[in-house]
Amino acid sequence: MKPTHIEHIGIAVKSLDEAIPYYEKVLGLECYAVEEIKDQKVKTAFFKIGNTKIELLESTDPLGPVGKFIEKKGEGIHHIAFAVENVNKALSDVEAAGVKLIDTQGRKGAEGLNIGFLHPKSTFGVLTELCDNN
Ligand code: CMX
Repeated sequence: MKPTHIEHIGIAVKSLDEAIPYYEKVLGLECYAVEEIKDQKVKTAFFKIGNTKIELLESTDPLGPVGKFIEKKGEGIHHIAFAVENVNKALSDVEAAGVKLIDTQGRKGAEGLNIGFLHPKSTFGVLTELCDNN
C-alpha cells in the first residue's frame, strides 16, 4: 500500500466546546462540521488545513476508546489517519506484513469514509487509521 496524504490527525479533548475556540480564534481555522459517531462513542469536530484535517474527539462514554485514552494519558494526539486508494486492500497488505489489525475490514467512519484501524502495539505506539473515500 502507499498512502496519498495524511487524511486527518485525531486529537482527544475533554470538551469540544472548550477546545473549538482555540482552533478557531487562536489558530484561525474554521470548524466546518460537528458529528456524533455513536458506535465509536465520540463526538467529532473537523477543521480543514491544506490537504489534511484536524479531527477533535470528545468522548461520549468513559468506557469508549477516547474516554479510556483520556483517563490513561490525558488530552492529546490520539491517532493519525492515512488516505489510501482502497482500505480493504491496504488492510490486507498491512496484515500480510505482520501488523496486528483492529479492523480486518473497512467500516463506515466520520464523514462517510471507509476506515480501518491498526493496533498501536504493532505500529510503534501510534494508533493508525487507514481510510478511503470510495
Ligand atoms: N494511541 C496509542 N496507544 C494507545 C491508544 C492510542 N490512541 N489507545 C490505547 N493505547 C494503548 C494503551 O495505552 C494500552 O497500552 P498499555 O497496555 O501499554 O497500557 C493499550 O493500547 C491498550 O489500551 P486500553 O486502554 O486497555 O484499551 P483497549 O485495549 O480496550 O483499546 C484500542 C485500545 C487501540 C484497541 C482501542 O482504543 C480501539 O479499538 N481504537 C480504535 C477505534 C477508535 O479509537 N475510535 C475513536 C476514533 C473514531 C474516529 O476517529 O472516528
